[in-house]
Amino acid sequence: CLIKDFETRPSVTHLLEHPFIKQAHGKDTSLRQQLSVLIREQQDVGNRIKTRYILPTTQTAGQHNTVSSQHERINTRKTLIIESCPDDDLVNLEVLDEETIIAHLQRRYQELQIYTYVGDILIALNPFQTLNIYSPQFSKLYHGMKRSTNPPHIFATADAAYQSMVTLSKDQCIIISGESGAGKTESAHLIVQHLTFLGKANNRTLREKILQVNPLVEAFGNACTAINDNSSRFGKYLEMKFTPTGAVMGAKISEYLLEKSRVIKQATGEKNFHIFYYIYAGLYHQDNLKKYSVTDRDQRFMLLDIISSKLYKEQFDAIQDCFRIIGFTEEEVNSVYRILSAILNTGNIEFTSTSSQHQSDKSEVPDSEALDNAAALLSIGSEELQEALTSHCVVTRGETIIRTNTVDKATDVRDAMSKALYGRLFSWIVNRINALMCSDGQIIGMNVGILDIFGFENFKKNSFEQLCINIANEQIQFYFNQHIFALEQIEYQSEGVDASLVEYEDNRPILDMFLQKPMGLLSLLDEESRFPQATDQTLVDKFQDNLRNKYFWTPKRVELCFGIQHYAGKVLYNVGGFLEKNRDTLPADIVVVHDASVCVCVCLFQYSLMDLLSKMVVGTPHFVRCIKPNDDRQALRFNKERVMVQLRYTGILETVSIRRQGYSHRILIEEFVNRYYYLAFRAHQMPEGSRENAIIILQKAKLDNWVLGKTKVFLKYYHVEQLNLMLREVIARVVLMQAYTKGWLG
Ligand code: AOV
Ligand code: MG
Repeated sequence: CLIKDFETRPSVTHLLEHPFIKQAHGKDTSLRQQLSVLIREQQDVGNRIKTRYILPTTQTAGQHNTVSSQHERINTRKTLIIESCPDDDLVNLEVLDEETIIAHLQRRYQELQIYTYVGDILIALNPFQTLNIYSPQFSKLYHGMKRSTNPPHIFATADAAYQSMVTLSKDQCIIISGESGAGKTESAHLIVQHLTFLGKANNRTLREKILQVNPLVEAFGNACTAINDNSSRFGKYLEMKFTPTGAVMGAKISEYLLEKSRVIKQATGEKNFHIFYYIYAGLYHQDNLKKYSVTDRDQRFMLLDIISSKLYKEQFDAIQDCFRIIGFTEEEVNSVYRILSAILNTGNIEFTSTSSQHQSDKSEVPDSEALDNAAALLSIGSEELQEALTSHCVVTRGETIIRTNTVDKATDVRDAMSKALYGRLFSWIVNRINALMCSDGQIIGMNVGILDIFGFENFKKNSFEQLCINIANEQIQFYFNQHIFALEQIEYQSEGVDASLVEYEDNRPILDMFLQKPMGLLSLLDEESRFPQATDQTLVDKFQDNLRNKYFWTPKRVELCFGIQHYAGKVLYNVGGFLEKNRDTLPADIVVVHDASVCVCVCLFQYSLMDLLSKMVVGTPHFVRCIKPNDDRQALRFNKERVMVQLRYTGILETVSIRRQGYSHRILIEEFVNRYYYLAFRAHQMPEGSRENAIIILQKAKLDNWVLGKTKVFLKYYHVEQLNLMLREVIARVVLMQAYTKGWLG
């Protein structure tokens, strides 16, 4: 009866034409029988028809680093729903107020449709459960398709970036934003997965290598926080490199602002970087704790129970595989473990105060086990290390005098050393990955960059790290605003195009307050950090005296705190530790000892907050806005208030209206003709880049609602999609004709 249902409706041909059916079944003669398992539903949504195909799938969900058991596999034999309808895009909604948008997103979320478009921008609601929509079948489904063909999906965004790169020979970047735990890192993984699928390298190993990059760096750069069990504690920009024809040929990763202080101290309920637990469980299972001098004290620090210990052991194995597949030598991996263990041991070095007749503030290491272990693991002398920790050199009038360190000072030096070691190790791993992933450095190609940073954070207690993280998020918001609102409006005006202006919340004043020189918050902090006598109180006073605007305030009843009105909400910062963390210098004596070490990691990376933006500006941006539907990490729970706040501060409402009336693509007339003349002229004609020729192409392509400015063609996002699709078809035809004429096809 189901088949009958299909036969009686005209869309059976439509169904057979559906790319999924075509690709899944090809020209299979048993197609009709197979179709008997298809169920088609038509539902009225307002005045529109929504079509839903339900297909059987045996694909397991694409989870990272997890080995799914037989049991899980059976459980994930669910149905695959391909559903596409006009209200996949908020721009198509008739009523455009906050309430309607929220209700719309909520209904979709309850139906497990976590993705929604706002024009060419993708909104992704965190499902907090494994969905079976990320299999290779889905990658095929979204490959080279128009956005409206399939329901919104993260693969469609990755695909659009890839297709633009190949068709227009231009670098692209995908900017993923959202608060902590909203799903940025998961989205980044899925984008890499789809891009790796698209950039079919003949070289299977290369594909495998690329897929290991994220899990490996995240083992070292992610940690469990109060908000997210797998929280990114660094900013990551992954560039996937492609040949001009679109085959993947390598990857490059850049890291920003790793939260090194986590190595020595974590807030209550939070943990150290994942890798420490992995190596502990891994070495424990291998009975290798002694070899790497990991002691009972570290066991207490890890507090592993049997279940987590088993999980961590599995992760350790996965990381070993990552190292091997990417191409690290056994010796290098061994060095990494040694350094990690040296960091654990360094943290265990304790000092006591000793006073002699001449020196009252002297410290020494009463129990040398941890010191000896750390020194041995780093291949440096134990005495030199002790000396570097408990004393320092001062040069006065050309003479070098050795001064002793107090217990507090020695402890600071020890912690600075742990942080620096971890920071250097992390940078070394990133550099090594880059060296191993880009063997074809000389080939000129193009790339798609994926920016995944730590999300906006607001804890009960916020420190210097949260300030850096939140400033980086302010920058991303600014960049988004620039691209979606500001640049667009400036260009309309200069091109004489009539478009009504959209009001939006400009966060530039907040960024200026942070970054301006010499009176911005960061400059003031730098200045204060240079005064040896500076204290937390002098720092707060300095801020208070100099930052007089509505985004900054000092609360009356809480001491040593200041508040900032960020674009995403109010945050109260505690200045304790700001000065030391900002100084983040390594005493010269420690540097000398470490330079004598024969260990692998050497350079110290310099970063700057501004680096982040200058990187991003490289390509044409694509935006993914991740939204966290609730704070309890519960599937299917949609907290209206929380979503509303996020929609407000990300300017989604304004984005909808500007995308509805706006022209997201503005191409110089000459470039437009040059790019698309194939659609209206013969290949050898090479028409002049004039207004008239641009109009001929636009008419031939049967597009409406475009606008011709003084020097540019103004197009909506779907125009460009349509043009690129047509261009690809025409080019394919031309190539085929040439192949015929040259007799290549027999
Ligand atoms: P984040 O990157 O945005 O936070 P994650 O990507 O780590 O957030 O997501 C947090 C958790 O949400 C993941 O560990 C998953 O359990 C779940 N999740 C997110 N997206 C998906 C998805 N598409 N499918 C299934 N589960 C998902 V931070 O890094 O803390 O800012 O600094
Ligand atoms: Mg993350």
